[in-house]
Amino acid sequence: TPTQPWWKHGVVYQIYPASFKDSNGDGLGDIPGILSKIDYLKTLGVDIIWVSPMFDSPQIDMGYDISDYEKVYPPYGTVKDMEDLIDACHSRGMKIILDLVINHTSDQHAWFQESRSSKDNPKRDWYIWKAPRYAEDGTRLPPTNWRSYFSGGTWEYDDLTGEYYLHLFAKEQPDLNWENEECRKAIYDSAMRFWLDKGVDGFRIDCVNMYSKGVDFRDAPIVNEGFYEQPAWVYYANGPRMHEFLREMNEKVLNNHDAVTVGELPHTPDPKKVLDYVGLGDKQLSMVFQFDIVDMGQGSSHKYHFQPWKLPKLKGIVAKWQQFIEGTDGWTTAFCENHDQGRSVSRYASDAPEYRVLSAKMLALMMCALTGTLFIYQGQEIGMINVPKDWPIEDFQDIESLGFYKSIAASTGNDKKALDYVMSSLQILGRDNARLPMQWDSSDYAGFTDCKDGAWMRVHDLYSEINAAKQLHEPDSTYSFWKSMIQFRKQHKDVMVFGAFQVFEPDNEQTFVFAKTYVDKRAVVALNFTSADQDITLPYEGLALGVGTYTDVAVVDAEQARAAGTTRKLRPWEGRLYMTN
Ligand code: TEU
Repeated sequence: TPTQPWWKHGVVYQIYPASFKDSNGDGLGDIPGILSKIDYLKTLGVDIIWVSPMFDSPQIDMGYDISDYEKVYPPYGTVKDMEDLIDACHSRGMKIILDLVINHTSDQHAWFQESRSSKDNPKRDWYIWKAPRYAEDGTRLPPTNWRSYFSGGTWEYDDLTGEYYLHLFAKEQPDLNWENEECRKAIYDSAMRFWLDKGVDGFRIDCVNMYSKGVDFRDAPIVNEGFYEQPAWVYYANGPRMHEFLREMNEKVLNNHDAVTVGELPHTPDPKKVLDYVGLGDKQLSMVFQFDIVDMGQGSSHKYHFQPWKLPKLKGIVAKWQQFIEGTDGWTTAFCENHDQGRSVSRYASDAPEYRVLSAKMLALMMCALTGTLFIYQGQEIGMINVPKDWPIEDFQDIESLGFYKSIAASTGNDKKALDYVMSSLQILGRDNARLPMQWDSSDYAGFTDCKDGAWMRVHDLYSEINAAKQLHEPDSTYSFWKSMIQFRKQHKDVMVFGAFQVFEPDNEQTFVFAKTYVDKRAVVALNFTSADQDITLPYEGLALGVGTYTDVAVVDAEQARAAGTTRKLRPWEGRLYMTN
């Protein structure tokens, strides 16, 4: 392959600081904890780490509510700890990117404190303030009827000045006003230059398409009253000045550094619109997380309105986002987990005891064969699974999940059936599924912390079965499989990272067969998404087995090949990869 930038073939690993590793026994993960595991990541084959917010914050939304971009949340460590982490990455030939949360700040940020203090404060316009509306009977109403991500409205009334401010997320997360040039300049300086100057290699950009709100603030139609469904995002996502702002960010900040950007791009199903962000010609973002794959199973307007799905849907989504860059200079990402989503083994395959390791390996094979930059979320490499089904709501901590639970409890008068339904949705889709402490070993609290009171968040019941220590030196483990697949991906990066994607039998509900081609080199991946044996037909002759997720696969495949040419029988949740000789 022609020379390509480091961030295309580099493997990224997302770290959620609260839950990765506690070094000082307070029950909460921290930066020295991350530092102590850098070699674990290096050994796995990770090239780039992405650290979720570790900035100073009141932690209303796990650090996505930042009160000071230039400080570190004290329980996580100090700016010096971050400098050490940056050095530790660089000295190992690794890169590090940070989370850039600039759609909103915490309400405790000095900027907001000033902004709310009076209508004529110089920073008043740095946030989005609007006068109330009044109903005919004189009742005060917010400027629009929009509902926030975390339940309730998006407008908070401030007595002090008699106006509302906008918050798409929690009321403690006021939205910054990107229309204000001084505000943008402050963001570039404080949130970006400060850390770029310390050597960070780029950013994952939170809510990257929400900065430019539509200028006319209009009411949104209510789609489903019970579930608070409404497509209000139509009015605030991908707004009119979005691309202008990103161009400016590149000109003023990013172009002076060899920095990578990966933007979080919800509410954008149209490939043409996505290309506007990632086309190289009009440099805006290196790549984005398009949401189709993680939205699977979510309600059309409310995330936790769970909808069962069938395999052709997943295949269609993968194919769509593998192929949308073909013939363009754009770029894509391969990911299926992050801190906002259920675990992939539980969501896309089977976490039943007899199948969860097979499922984890099968998904690893799929992910490592996809074109784009590969992202792994902490714990995915050891096949961590969702919270056990019998955990009560009291064990959940996420503001979004709790907000949803409370709103349904209130609207149904604590109806048991409705609340059971909420719990079953949270067990599949809830953000807490991904936020359980990392399972390092089988000692107390999974080796995540030695705090006597345990970890900040309940540890998974199965930690003594699913943990890193157990898998590190076990050749058949999920960890070892990921490690060898990452090596394989790098060794064959032409087809794996850069190849053209083609799906076969898109309507088949049991198996997923796809090919990756680069010039005259070809790989075919065959995956069984069921707990039964399934026949597959290889789309080409002359393919040789490259990798399989079952240990005896070499023998079995050779036997099957002798018997039946291009037909193979895949066992439950089995994955195989074939290559042209
Ligand atoms: O998420 C923003 C986002 O677009 C939401 O769809 C997100 O998926 C959330 O889970 C609502 O369902 C980002 C962060 O990833 C998330 O952790 C933060 O809570 C959010 O921004 C606010 O900063």
